[in-house]
Amino acid sequence: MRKTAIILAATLAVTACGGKKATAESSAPESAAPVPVEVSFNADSAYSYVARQVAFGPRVPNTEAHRQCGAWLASELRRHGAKVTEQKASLKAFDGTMLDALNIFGQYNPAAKERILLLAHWDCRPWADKDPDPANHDKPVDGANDGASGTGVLLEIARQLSAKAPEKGIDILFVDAEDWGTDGDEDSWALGAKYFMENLPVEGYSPDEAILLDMVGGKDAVFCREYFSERAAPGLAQAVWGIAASRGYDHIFLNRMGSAVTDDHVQLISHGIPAIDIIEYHPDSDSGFNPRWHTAADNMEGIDPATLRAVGETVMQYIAN
Ligand code: AHN
Ligand code: ZN
Repeated sequence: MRKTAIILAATLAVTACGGKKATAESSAPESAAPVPVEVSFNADSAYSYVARQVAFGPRVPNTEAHRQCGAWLASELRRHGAKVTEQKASLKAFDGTMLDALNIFGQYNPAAKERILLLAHWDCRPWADKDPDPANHDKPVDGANDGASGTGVLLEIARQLSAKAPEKGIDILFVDAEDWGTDGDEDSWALGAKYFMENLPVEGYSPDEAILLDMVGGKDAVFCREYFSERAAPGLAQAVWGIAASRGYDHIFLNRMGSAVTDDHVQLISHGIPAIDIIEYHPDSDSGFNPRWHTAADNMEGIDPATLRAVGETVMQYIAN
């Protein structure tokens, strides 16, 4: 990955989160800690959504596991009450392979003008090329963290929205063909997100903002503020990190700069949508990502429901506000 050490310390003051105060507390002094809106997010349910995807096998484009999981994701979103569009595309990868790709787009309250888009990639990398054992380099990854975690958190959010959706519009997008990329070629990644933005399935679709979840289930994960997000949507990043802190997750959502990550959100930003990437990033490690990243060890053993909970609760609280 490209590592760009850019420090924007001056912009990183996180304001105390403006959680809605309960009426009974409305006379509390201004200095009182914000009372978080009750949001329900079931981390065990999110975990089982991650496991369910992994059980299909590696969801690498052009495989049976990929086709089956794609159909299941769409049916799950429908079951949870979203208005679902399946967008099929034939996409050319950097190595010339034609990928049978599927973006899955679910809308809650499709008539609402004010909209927030939540997205994650659901495909798996075909090669565990960061594995310490070269024999694994041409094997696909399980993608428990890299793929299934963000998708699993969003499926659980969809399940919660089916019970109680906010007045504003919420869209959930599972993008395909993010991970068939190669180092040093920034355009080789995020092919599904690029296709979505260039072929919007809903005419004039233009969410007010977007939140990408990528690698949000790792044990001991931390999330730093990402460079492209910070440049495109500083207010959104500040609000999300502020909510995380107010819920006691400031040891996971670190209020410091990470690096610049070429990811699906960049495709949205280049079409004018303020978007942020919540992505595991360790400022003092080698790749910055989880040590299991793009290795044969990106399996369920690396997933911690506590990380899924921190991310899921934070995002749900943000969309509820
Ligand atoms: C690069 O490695 C250039 N971007 C990381 C995007 C990614 C890959 N997210 C998950 N897998
Ligand atoms: Zn990846």
